[in-house]
Amino acid sequence: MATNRTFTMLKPDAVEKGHIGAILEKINASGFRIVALKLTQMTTADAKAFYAIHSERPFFGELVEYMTRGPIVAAILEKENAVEDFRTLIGATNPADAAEGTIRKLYAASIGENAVHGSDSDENAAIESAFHFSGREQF
Ligand code: IDP
Ligand code: MG
Repeated sequence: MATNRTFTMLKPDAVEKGHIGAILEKINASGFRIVALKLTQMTTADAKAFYAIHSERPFFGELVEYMTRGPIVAAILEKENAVEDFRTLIGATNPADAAEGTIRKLYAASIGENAVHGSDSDENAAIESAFHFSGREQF
């Protein structure tokens, strides 16, 4: 996986509220090219594996419930400096701390239900992309 790619999910709350179009528009307008895209739903086992790094955290059960309760949009995005620039675009984990104009400021309800995921490193972007997409689903 090239280092100019990141992985994102529009989380169940964003999909439920009908924000798929608005968020994808903002992602495109911010200079990211969509190189993989699908609507999918994680099983409990999927969510536990995807978020394994948080398994000891007090909110882990809540996180797994939330992330499996409905469909998500999974996508791989390409842009120079993709990981860092996408984290800037989505804003802080807690929307109360997120900068004006960020996706979480605009669309997230709380620190738990925060509308969107963004990889935190090139290494995790590659792992998370491979978790959701086969090679021939990436363009
Ligand atoms: P990130 O998504 O900004 O990288 P992480 O700390 O990696 O934030 O946490 C992963 C996800 O776990 C968050 O996006 C959010 O959905 C959830 N989460 C994080 N902290 C809390 C919390 O204190 N309470 C409930 N859910 C949380
Ligand atoms: Mg994280």
